[in-house]
Amino acid sequence: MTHPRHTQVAVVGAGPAGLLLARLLHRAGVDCVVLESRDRAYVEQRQRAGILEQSTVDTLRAAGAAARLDREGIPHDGIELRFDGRRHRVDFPSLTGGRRVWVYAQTEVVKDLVALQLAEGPPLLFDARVDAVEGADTDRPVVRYTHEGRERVLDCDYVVGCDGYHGVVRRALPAGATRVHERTYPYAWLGILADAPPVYEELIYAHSERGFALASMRSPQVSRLYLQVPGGEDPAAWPDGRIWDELDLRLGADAGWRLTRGPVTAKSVLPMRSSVTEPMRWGRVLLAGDAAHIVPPTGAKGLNLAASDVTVLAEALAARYAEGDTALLDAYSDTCLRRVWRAEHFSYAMTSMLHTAPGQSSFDTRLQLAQLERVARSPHAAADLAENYTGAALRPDAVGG
Ligand code: FAS
Ligand code: PHB
Repeated sequence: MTHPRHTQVAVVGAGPAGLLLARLLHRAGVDCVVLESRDRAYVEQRQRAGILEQSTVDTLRAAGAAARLDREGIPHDGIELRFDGRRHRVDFPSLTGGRRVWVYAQTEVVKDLVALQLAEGPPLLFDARVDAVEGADTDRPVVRYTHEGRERVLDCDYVVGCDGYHGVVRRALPAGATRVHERTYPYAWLGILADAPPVYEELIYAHSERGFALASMRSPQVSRLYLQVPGGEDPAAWPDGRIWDELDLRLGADAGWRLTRGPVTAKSVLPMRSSVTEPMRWGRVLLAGDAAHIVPPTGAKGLNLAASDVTVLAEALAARYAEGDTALLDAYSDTCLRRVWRAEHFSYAMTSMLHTAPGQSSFDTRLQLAQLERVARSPHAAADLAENYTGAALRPDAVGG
């Protein structure tokens, strides 16, 4: 295994942000190296997002990384909201001028990008944990990492932190270099993967006094289902039977409605947080994806925000290396933050409208139902949800980019 010592762009993290950035830079002729602390098997099986906006699909296609997505991805033209014994479908194309979303799991996006990168380059090192970033305020920063038990050094022009919320790059910045805006929620999501056919042809978002529930899918044979649970809940407190019973109660729009059950193959609890780090660039260090911002998954924005950050960044770095023009790079943080805050607001609004907080008053519940009723009755309110969900409301022209 060769250990490159010099490159133009050092990318820390091989999640969707780091891998897609490397793919776009590679196609633009910009040198980069990706350092990932975990092994390939771990990175490829980590269950996370499942919904791709059209713009993310367009970027993957443009990057020549959508062959399997085009074969196996499932286009969805709407979602169903369930509340107060009611069912209401939000039709995306009629409310957004033709936009839709795609069901294609993050695990599959990552597998496709890893396979392409190992076949065509640039260098991708697994089990390479970055320990420190130095010289962020110089024109030749240095990344120190450990690989195969040995300390290694990689120097570069730019370091991009695609290392997630718990990553090292953001923390390597000097105190005061950035400001973090954060909100936590008094509940979490219990997520399961089950070998059971999806209960419905589209996603179901359910509000109930027992708490939120979401019925999603991975394929015609595999369901992905979520339940609102107390923050910090131990998954062991939820044997499979209890999960299915609770899903029936929360998703059941009418009596006697039952999900088709099957073996649960994965179970985890996901904390709910909103977080934004500003600015997303300091000196020669740039942040992208979860390293810069976290959204609660209720709006299905996490992966799509990561993809749009690196789409902007790749274009900016390509202009810097091709023409020596740093205008896009200098505007990177402001450009992304306009879209990030739009997504933060939408994800917060969906989360607040659909979850029942511990000790929530009946007044608060009535307010939620009034908002859901508004979405069900007003094409304008429904269009607002559809534009945000499909990503139309996050386009540069929509956020003033
Ligand atoms: P990622 O966290 O995916 O990738 C960061 C990478 O950096 C990881 O591979 C990590 O191993 C690596 N890394 C970290 N520290 C390092 C170091 N020191 N050196 C080298 N490498 C390092 N979104 C949805 O829309 N729907 C969901 O259901 C959903 N579920 C989620 C569940 C969980 C548990 C989490 C955390 C997020 C979930 N999200 C979901 C949001 C998710 O999709 C993220 O937005 C997406 O993974 C962000 O991608 P990246 O920014 O690439 O970060
Ligand atoms: C998922 O399929 O994992 C998923 C879908 C929609 C969400 C969150 C998660 O809002």
